[in-house]
Amino acid sequence: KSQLTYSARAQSHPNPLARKLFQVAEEKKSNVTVSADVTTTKELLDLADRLGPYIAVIKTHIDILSDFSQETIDGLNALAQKHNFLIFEDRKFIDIGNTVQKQYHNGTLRISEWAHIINCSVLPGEGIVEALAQTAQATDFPYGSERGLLILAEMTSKGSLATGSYTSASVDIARKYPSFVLGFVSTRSLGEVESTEAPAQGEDFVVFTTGVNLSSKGDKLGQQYQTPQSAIGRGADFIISGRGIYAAADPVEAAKQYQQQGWEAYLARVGAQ
Ligand code: UP6
Repeated sequence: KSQLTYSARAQSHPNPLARKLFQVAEEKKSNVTVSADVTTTKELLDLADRLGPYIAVIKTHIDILSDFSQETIDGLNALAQKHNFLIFEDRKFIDIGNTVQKQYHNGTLRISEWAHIINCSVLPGEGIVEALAQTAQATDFPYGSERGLLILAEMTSKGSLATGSYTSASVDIARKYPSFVLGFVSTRSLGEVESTEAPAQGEDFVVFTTGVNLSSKGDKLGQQYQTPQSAIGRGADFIISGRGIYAAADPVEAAKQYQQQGWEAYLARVGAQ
């Protein structure tokens, strides 16, 4: 896990979107990603506006909205500008290259136009990463420097099969696509995992950890939670919380609480406290 500060990482990271992520975290003193798993545009934009000041990233499942339209995207983009947060569409692409290119770039959702960060599973093999990178880095695609991929290297659900050789293959593949892969969605830092690919000098994977909740250990469908302190201690750079924040009695107060705890745990890890 990284002992460097976000500002140090913002200066030295080779990937422009990773630099931006670390800058936002430093400026806002927040490593919180809210998982805004609500089902209408109004709820999504309302949450984004109210929580915007306290978060670094908003994570969407845009396909759970019952009323998705261009207004959803225009609203989200405007709030991302207003509050200086990045947008992560948690689409978890998992298919052959030809299909994921269409799912990413075309269709109703046109994810490539508005999501800074996307994620995928490497179950299909490294071609999925190659395909998504091709789309994001095409010469006629205007947002290339603001697009990046997280590899879903582990999952927080009970009995997850994203372990062992699947996780180490995630690291191998991340190492092959450094200009597009920012890092991982995982429960811990993975730079130390056994890999067939040698780490590049100064390698600096960004770790997003889901399943963060201060008041619950899990849900009835197999979700398993840890606290911000535990996640960050294991190497999370950004903590992702959904129901812990949006389903709290006061989501704004909850966001502030996760922000404060996440930031303190980060300071402790980098030895600034
Ligand atoms: N998510 C997980 N675990 C994973 C990967 N992704 O929970 O391994 C996503 C879920 C949800 C969010 O799809 O959007 O993170 C967690 O929400 P919660 O905090 O309300 O449990």
